[in-house]
Amino acid sequence: MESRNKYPDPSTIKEELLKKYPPKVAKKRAKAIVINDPEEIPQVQANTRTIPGIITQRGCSYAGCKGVVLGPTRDIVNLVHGPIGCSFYAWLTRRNQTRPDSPEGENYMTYCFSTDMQEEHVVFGGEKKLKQAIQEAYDLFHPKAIGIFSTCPVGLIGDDVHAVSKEMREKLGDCNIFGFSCEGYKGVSQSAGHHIANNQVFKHVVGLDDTDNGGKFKINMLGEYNIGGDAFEIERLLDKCGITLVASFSGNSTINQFENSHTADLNVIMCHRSINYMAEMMETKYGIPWMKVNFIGAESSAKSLRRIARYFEDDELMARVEEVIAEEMPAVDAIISDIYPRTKGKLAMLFVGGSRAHHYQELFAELGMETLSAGYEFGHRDDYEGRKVIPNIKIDADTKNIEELKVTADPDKFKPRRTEEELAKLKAEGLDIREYEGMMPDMKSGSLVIDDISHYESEKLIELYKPDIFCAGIKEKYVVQKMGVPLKQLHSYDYGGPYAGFTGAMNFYKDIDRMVNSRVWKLIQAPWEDVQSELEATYVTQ
Ligand code: CFM
Repeated sequence: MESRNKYPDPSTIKEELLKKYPPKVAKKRAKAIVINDPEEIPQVQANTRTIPGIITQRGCSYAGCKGVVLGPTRDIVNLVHGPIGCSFYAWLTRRNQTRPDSPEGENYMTYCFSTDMQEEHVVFGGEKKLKQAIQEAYDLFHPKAIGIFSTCPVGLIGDDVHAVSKEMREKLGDCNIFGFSCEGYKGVSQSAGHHIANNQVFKHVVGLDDTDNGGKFKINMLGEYNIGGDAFEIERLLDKCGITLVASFSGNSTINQFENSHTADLNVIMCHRSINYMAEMMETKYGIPWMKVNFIGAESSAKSLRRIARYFEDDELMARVEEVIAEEMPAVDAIISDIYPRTKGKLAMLFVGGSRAHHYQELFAELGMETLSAGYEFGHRDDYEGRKVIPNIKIDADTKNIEELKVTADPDKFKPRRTEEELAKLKAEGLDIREYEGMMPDMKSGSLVIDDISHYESEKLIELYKPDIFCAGIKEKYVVQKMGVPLKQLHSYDYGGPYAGFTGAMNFYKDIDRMVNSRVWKLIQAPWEDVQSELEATYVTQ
């Protein structure tokens, strides 16, 4: 198919999106809807409160802490202090996978632990119940660690999960117990929960085990959560190259990996939004530099492997990485050349999370598809405009609400892996240490970048652009599909994946080909579009 180069003008679309809003709302939303210029990146409003009444895609702080960052670690009992619904909806819904060492190996991810808070506890306090629950989990499983996650009522009634954790840690002796004040309302989105999770894991876990487990090129993978098996594919590639993965935060991870993670020599970050705090704190305390990578897309995966090798400045490693890329790429190229003629010129839109709306544009580009509109649910300005804007970001009350740990160099364990001069040299050679350029420099001029898109805005966008595929989550999926547009879930991958690395890229190409080239979508008519049949409603009147 030829490229559809006639799209409506982005400023007309922006006007259309805002037209129906009351003036005050329109004024606010206008700042979050920007027309991109990769040369002179415009400022986008991000990480601010969603306007009440607007249907947002966002989740809560508890989701970001319990579900996102801690959820994928298999041997920490995740005990939710709160009503049962909060546990139930965080129970295996993210499709993060794990692989215990043996069938008997610890894996608590399949369990749903909750204090099942009732009205009685809201009125009289829930700490006693929490202690009992910790004791019960300990007696049943003898886990190495228990994490306590606070839901909204915990903060409202003032239960002190940290004091309870400390008391029970001392009482039980051989179980690391730590709490998270990640009440759902703690921030404007799940992003707050990421920060809270990073802080507590850093405070209570990282650095506890100094064992040197060997390996010449030792890295931690930060912000890769093994959705649909992505981390397995990345592990396969690292392994093939001879790069040792000390710890993963947190796909397919164990608590001992976190404890030992300060022995790595480089932190690579997949998802900048959820875990940049950990990278910065580890650099300050232990001297480990960090670098952004992206294993979404075959080209990006090759580039990321090359950049890791360049950091270590080892000829053998660089040669090995080239060999691996040369082995992996032919299969990718073969699939691309088959699929490309069918996907070229088609239009994708991505509205998801805080990093995938950027990363997945690479995969679509490999298929010859365009992304004319994209945005994050809860990204910050740096995820859009690049880290250079961080000093200019206004710190509002919502951000101040989240603890900023004061981290200093560890007197015994701080060991700079590279001198500042060496890092500067690597930077001068093009290795972007401590950098993330964000999504907007990679998007075309005139593309529409929309933060925290509302449900109404996404419907309008679909009407106006008629994309061939829309990428979002389960809350959007069926509404969009009823409009005759296939929706790919980029959170859970629907039932697919892995999509990372070379194998993942091939899986993605095939899945997208099937979706955008299926004729079934054109046959769909939503009930409200059927003008023949009158919609009936019954009203009960007095
Ligand atoms: Fe990072 Fe994620 Fe994402 Fe995220 Fe998420 Fe996720 Fe996501 Mo869903 S950590 S920001 S909070 S890459 S759960 S694995 S898919 S919204 S784009």
